[in-house]
Amino acid sequence: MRRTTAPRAAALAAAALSPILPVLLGAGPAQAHGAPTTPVSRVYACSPEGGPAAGSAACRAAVAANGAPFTAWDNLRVPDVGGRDRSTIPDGKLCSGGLPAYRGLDLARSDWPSTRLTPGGTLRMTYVSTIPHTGTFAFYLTKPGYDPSQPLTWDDLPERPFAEVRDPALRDGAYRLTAKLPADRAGRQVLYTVWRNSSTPDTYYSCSDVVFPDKAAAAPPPAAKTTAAAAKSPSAAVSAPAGAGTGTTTSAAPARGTVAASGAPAAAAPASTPVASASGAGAGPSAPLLAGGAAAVLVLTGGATLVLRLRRR
Ligand SMILES: [Cu+2]
Repeated sequence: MRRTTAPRAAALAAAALSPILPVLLGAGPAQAHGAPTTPVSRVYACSPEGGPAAGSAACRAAVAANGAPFTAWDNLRVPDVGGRDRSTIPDGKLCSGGLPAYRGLDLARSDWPSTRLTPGGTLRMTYVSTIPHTGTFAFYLTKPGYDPSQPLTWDDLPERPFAEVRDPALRDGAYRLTAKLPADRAGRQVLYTVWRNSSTPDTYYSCSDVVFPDKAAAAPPPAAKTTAAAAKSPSAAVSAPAGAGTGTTTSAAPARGTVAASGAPAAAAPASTPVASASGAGAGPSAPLLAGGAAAVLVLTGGATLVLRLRRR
């Protein structure tokens, strides 16, 4: 059956018993798994490490609906899917992977923290992870006409991904993935990333909310507006209603986009100021989590869980 909890703690403890312990304790962050930080995924944006985005209305609603914070933002994975995503993950639950522990991510809203992308441009994804797994990343974009006010279903996604990346190298705690984006998307869409591990039984699911220029607003903006537009877009992305906020900032946003918020320390800004610049790659998890997390893990985790985890790996 599907795992319903977020056993990062157990995974960490399993890791701690294995030869990778020195690596973990030496330089790396605590996380054993991963999620996109650019374009920021819902789970990371709304996690305690999500920076100002975590204080957005969407994230507050998500945490409330979830009943718990998204502390284990790197652990949204489902075992033994074997490529059968569509028959395993129910419609309306794509962003949570059908996992109750992440159900808050399935809210149908038009104001999730988002990243601007350029149609036909290059997607540059940072997928933070620390322990390398082999596997294939598959990228899906919601079809033209997608309505973010409705629950995300498999019908909203094309049958085939627009790009796949297999067995990329893990560098500085992240996979850096590039892909050519479809040219025909406009407005708010969901970038759905599926990471099918081949070295573990797990498949990871992520929703990253992205915004393409509205077709009507596609006129080239003055170059001088670049900085201001980029600085303003996060707040627009966090608070603007559907369809708004693309405006004339299109050229300010290269394919990697302007992230609503990522990488900033969670406590750095009050929740009411959702303006942050993207600090992007590698700014994700940090050592303090390990210190606390690993200690707690070693205390809390039972031997049976450890054995289970070790077998699963
Ligand atoms: Cu993992």
